[in-house]
Amino acid sequence: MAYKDHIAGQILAEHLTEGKLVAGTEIGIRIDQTLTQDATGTLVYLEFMSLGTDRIQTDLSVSYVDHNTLQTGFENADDHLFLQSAAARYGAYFSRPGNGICHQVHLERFGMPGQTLLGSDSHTPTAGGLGMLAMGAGGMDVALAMAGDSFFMPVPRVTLIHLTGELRPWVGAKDVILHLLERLTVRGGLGKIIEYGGPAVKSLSVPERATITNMGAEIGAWTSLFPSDEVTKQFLTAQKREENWTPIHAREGAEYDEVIEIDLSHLEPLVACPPSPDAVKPAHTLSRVKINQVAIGSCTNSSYRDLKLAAELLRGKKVHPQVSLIIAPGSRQVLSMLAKDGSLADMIDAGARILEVACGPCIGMGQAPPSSGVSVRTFNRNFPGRSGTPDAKVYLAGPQVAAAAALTGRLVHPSEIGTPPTVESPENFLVDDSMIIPPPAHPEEVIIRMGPNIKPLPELGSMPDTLNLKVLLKVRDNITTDDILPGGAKVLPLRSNLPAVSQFVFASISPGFAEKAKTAAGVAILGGENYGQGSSREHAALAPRYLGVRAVLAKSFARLHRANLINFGVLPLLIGDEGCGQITEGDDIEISDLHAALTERDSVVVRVRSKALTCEGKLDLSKQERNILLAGGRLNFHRRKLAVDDQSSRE
Ligand code: MIC
Ligand code: SF4
Repeated sequence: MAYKDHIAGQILAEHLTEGKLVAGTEIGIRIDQTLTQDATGTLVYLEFMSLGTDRIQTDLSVSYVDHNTLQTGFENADDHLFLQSAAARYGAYFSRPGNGICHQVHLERFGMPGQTLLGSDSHTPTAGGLGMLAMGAGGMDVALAMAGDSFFMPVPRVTLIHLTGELRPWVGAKDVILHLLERLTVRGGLGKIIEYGGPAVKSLSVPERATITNMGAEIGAWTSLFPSDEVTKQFLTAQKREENWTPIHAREGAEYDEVIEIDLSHLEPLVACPPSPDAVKPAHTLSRVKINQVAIGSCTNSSYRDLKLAAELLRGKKVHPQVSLIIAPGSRQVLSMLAKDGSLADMIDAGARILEVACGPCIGMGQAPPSSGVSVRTFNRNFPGRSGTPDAKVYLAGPQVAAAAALTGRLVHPSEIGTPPTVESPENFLVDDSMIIPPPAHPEEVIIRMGPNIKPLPELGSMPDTLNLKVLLKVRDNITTDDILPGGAKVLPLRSNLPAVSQFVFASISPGFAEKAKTAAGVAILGGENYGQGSSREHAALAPRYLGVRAVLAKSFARLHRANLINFGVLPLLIGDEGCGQITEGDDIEISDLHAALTERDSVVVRVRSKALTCEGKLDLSKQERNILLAGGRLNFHRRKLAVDDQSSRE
């Protein structure tokens, strides 16, 4: 199969630095652009600083502030100053708080067809809407890419989603991706790149494409991407950056590992029910659900188009008395355009509560629903507790269903509220980059500002030959990084302070975990399928490691979290039902002869000392991953490599 004929293959081939494009093997690729956001970015910059490189090596790196914008204490404000000074010192653009959500702003101002983007956020594939190969990664991988290193990944399988037909009125891009989530589930994209093609692609605008690629993260895909065509050109021209456009299409006869057909004309308005983005049902079948809150925004649905659609539906009407309507536009560009064309006034008049342009309620930064309340959100994740209210129920929908829910207090087919609005793609977006600070002319003069909440990275020891561990926790399938380390207004400000943030590891599902882990000599976690789905937050690997977690035994791992575990020297061990299926919480396990196993074997023996049984754990790891684990993490591995290179250059 000619891997290079589809769009993903063409971009990978152009960026290949190591290996060959053979499915399943490992390759290294050059990264053109990186993005970081504040909640992961402080760690990325601390990591970058410890790599010893003086200047960012990518074509473009942008540091965004969009998550931790609720300043209830000095912590977040201090982080902003640290990020601003580090960006200036090392050569990144800095998108100031108030400028917008990283993915929305990157789509508007920086994304480029045919290029590679690595971001320390799982929704980085949003830029795939522009025909960019945009991937989420752990912060350490992003720091290394900023230092000029290749990004290593297995060659993914490529799925074509062949789009035909046309969306009917009231049906939007969110319904396309919810439909796909229903078909593929939250595990369906594991190990795959999802590529879109077919005659219906041209009917979707770039922001609609970006909604679809954004939520490819929820399918577990490496990334998702669209062709770059005349629609892409029109979008970039309207953003005054026509020069950034290049066409990119799959070549005639490109072969895919799998082809999935979607006839857009068969879709209807859909909703993902709690507790998972793949629990999808038609909106009209849920009309008995009574709603307390509607939130419109997030990197999935906060473009000008989405908010204008909502505003058109709200115009001249009033929000239902039982519903609190919250609107957080995706960027300053979007908010300003809504203000200038009167849409903002329509929303305010209808009774909407307008928030600043940021992630906000999507990551539990305020606007938690009432106890056992129901919230309808245009976001991408409805994991339990993520909203900030443990027993709230979150339904995910597009802006039209959300606006209808705000007006009626129920989940309904939006046709119940009138005639369908149409929103044309603007010929000119309002371009004002004054909230994006470019790197200064004299970076050496910049002093990096580190507030008292910013703590240094810990030194991690190398992998011992024998691990004696207590199984402190057994968790269900599809456990999320929100379960491992929650977001929210209380925990997020501690992201730069590892000792403090680690107190919250597994706090919502196993209160007291941190204390117990600290007193155990070494800890293992027992997981199910798709362990660690969701965000890219490397704190969900580093903080458990800091508490003494040395291995996770699971049936399968979500790719971002798996990479983060390896980056911090935590062994991801694959186990099956036989034998290891009998391990329970409280068991003591021993994994011995690890050095030899990590050097040359594909499995280890897990001895369950408390039950006098043994079982097999699989090591499905590349050579580089094995070496990283042996070194005790990516930073140690990098330092050793530098020392070896240095030694050989002196010889
Ligand atoms: C999320 O949506 O969960 C986040 C917050 O954007 C995370 C990143 C983080 O935890 O900081 C993500 O998706 O990667
Ligand atoms: Fe921000 Fe939510 Fe998007 Fe994460 S999913 S980047 S928290 S808007």
